[in-house]
Parts: sequence; structure tokens; C-alpha cells
Amino acid sequence: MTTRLKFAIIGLGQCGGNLANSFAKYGYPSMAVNTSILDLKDLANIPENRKIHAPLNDTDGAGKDPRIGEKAIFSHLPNILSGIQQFVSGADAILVTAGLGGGTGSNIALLGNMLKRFNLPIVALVTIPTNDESALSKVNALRAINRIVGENFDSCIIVDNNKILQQFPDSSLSAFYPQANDYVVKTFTNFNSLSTEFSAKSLISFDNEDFRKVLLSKGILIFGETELAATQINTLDDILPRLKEIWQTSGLMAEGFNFATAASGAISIYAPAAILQKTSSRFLNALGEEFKALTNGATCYFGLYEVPNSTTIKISTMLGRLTIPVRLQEMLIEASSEGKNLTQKLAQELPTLDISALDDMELFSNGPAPVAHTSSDTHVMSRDAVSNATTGSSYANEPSPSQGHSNNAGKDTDLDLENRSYSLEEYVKLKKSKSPAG
Ligand SMILES: Nc1nc2c(ncn2[C@@H]2O[C@H](COP(=O)(O)OP(=O)(O)OP(=O)(O)O)[C@@H](O)[C@H]2O)c(=O)[nH]1
Ligand SMILES: [Mg+2]
Repeated sequence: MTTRLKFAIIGLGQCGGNLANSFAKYGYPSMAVNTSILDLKDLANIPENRKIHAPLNDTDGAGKDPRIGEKAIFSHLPNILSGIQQFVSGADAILVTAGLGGGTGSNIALLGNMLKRFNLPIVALVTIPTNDESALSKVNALRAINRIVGENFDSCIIVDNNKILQQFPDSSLSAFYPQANDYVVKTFTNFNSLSTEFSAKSLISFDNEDFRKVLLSKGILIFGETELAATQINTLDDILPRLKEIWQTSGLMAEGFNFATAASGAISIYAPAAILQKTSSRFLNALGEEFKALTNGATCYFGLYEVPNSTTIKISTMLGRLTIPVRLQEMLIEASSEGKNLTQKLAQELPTLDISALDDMELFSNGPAPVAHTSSDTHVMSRDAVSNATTGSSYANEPSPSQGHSNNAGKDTDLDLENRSYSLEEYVKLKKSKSPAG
């Protein structure tokens, strides 16, 4: 792949690793850093020596706790930095990527800050949680976004996971993330790749330096592509009223940007010869005017290409140095109410049951205290009782020799048992010897 800029990709956490894995599929040198060994093992496109396992002690993952992720990164910092140092040498820029809802990837600003020592531009590509995710994920994401913007990276691309469902409504559970990650990487690559330019005839060229200017313009960056059937439009002027809509809806970027905050942008148009022939040369002025009006005067870099035999018009756009979008302000409102509930729940003592109704219950018999026997016969007696029990008669049901004595009151009164226990044998012998018949 011939690219405008040679990016070295570093994925942090599970989402970051998955995105780095997708970048690797498109030919970018990629590595992954994670607190979880299980997440790392599935990254098939990343070589084993480019996977850095950085757990905190014996834990696997950070359990959505950014403090664990932070400690884990610090505890492996020398190892992480030496691995990255070799990896990034020769690159034009570093792209760090992560999901901000978890405990590992939400430390992307910390990692990015450490990477500043390599003196390369740093782009962050992050995902923000869906509405359905927990307050904890949203709070993690909002704190992380603020740190990224505060750290002044060369730009930050925000992929909104909410939009994956809109973009791929029929996606299966297993294809959901891979499909979205592939789409993000493919769109990014279309900007960074020169292959379309090679196959097209350039009327106005969007060159590498233009790309670098917009990409590294600080703040938040959006990019996207739209394709229209050539039959849908007559001349390129027809796309002008749709420009804002294209920015607002294209791709998986977070929505609700104030385009007037953009400082720079790019628009590349790829069209078939027939459409270009019908379009007046005044189109470029009109496009420049429209762009300036929408962005309140941002610098725009244009590219215009004639694509032979094409039946579509492709419009690629980038806008740089935008401020945090409304989508994140909405998330802040959700997170503060959901987070308050969660904080209250966590602050509450765990209630126990009122079991006073059980206080007077004695469920174990105190019974008469066992009689202390001194005779060794006792031992023999109980053995016999056990053997009786096993032959069907139980010790409890069978009258004991002494009971037998009292039950047959009058008859065996002469049998002097002295409150003692006897073996059955002994008892029968005694009884026989004392009975008149015996
Ligand atoms: N687009 C996309 N989003 C993902 C992907 N995997 C996870 N996410 C999102 O990323 C957020 C963070 O999840 P993880 O990446 O698993 O978190 P982590 O950084 O590994 O942190 P811990 O699991 O706490 O160690 C979640 O809230 C999801 O919304 C992925 O492959 N693609
Ligand atoms: Mg994880």
C-alpha cells in the first residue's frame, strides 16, 4: 500500500487492540498493549513480539477501573516504552487507538503523553460508548476525552459506537465490532492512500502536505466518505446544498459538531468524465464559498479527480480542529444522572434482614445430658445397638435391658441391674441364671 503518511499504530486495551488488528490487516505496522492476556491472544494480524502484556500484578484486565489501568501501565512503563521505541522508528506519525469506556484504554492520554518523547505527531483514534452502556463507561469516556483534548494531541478522531447500529443495522453479534472497525480503518486508509490518485486523472491535487495540515491541526478531527450514483446528479453543483448533510451523517464519527469551530478541512471529489464535462468552472468558487460559510472561514484543501469508467461520484471530506461535539455533552447529561444513582447505590450500606422473629427459636434439642458411664460394657452395648440397627431393629425402638426390666416390673425385679449397662450376652446369661426356669 502506498500511503501519504507512514503511521505506526498502537492499540491500548481490547478495543484499541481490535482496531490495531484491523489496521494491520490493511498493511499498517501495528502493536497492542493490554492488561489482559486473553484479549491479546485473539489479535491474529499482530505478531506476538508486538503484543505487550502489562497486567497489574495477577489481574487480567482492569475491570473498567482506570486507576487499575493507570497503575498497570506505570508498572510496565520501561518495557512498554522500549518496545514502542523500536517499533516507531522510521514512522511519520503515531496513531494510538482505544475504547474510552473501559479501564485500560481510557488511559490513552497517559500513554500518548509518554510517546511525546519520540518527537512524532500523535493522532488519537478513540471510540465512545453507546447510550445503552453503563454510567461507569460513560464517566470513563468523558474523563478520558477531556484529558486527550487537554493534552493537546495532534488530533483526536472520535468514533461513536452508537452509530455502528445505524450504519450496520443487520450486523450479527459476532460481526458487529469487526465490521465497524474495518469500516473506520478503510475510510481512514482511503484518505491516507494514494492508490485512487494513481488510477485517476488529477485536475486539482490534494497532496500529502495538505493531508498532513488537516490531519495534524489539533483538536477533534472528522472524516467521512459519501458515494452518489452518477444518475442522481446532473452537475457537481448539485452536491453543494448537501455538503453539510454529508459532514453531519457520514461514517461513524460522533455527531453534533459546530462546524464553525473548524480551522481547516479537505474535500476530495472523484467523478466520471461525463459529469465533469457538464460542470461549469465556477463550481470551484461556489464550493469554496459554501465551505467558508459553513466553517466560518476555515482553510480548505481541495482535490478533484476524473475517474474513467466510474458510475459514481465519491466525496471524501475531513474537518480539523473542531471542538467537542454535542453528542458528548448529551453523554455528560446522561452520565451525571445515571452516575449519581450509581454513586448513591454504592454509598448506601448493604441492608441486612431483620431476623428478630427468629431470636427465641431453639432448633437443636438440649435433651438430657448424656449419662457418664464408667463401665467398659457401655462400649460393647453401643456396638450391639449399632448391629441391631443394621439388622432392622433400632436401638431406640428396642427396649434397653434396663427398660425391659422396668417394663416387666414385678417379674424381673430381682434382676439387679444397678443402673448398669450390659452386653446382650451378659444380660441373657444373668436373666437366665436369675429366672426361676433358668
Ligand atoms: N468500535 C469498537 N468498540 C469497542 C470494541 N471493543 C470494545 N469496544 C468499546 O470500547 C469500550 C471499552 O471496552 P474495552 O476495550 O473492552 O475496555 P479496555 O480498555 O480493555 O478496559 P478493561 O476491559 O477495563 O481492561 C466499550 O465501552 C465498548 O464500547 C471494538 O472492537 N470496536
Ligand atoms: Mg478489556
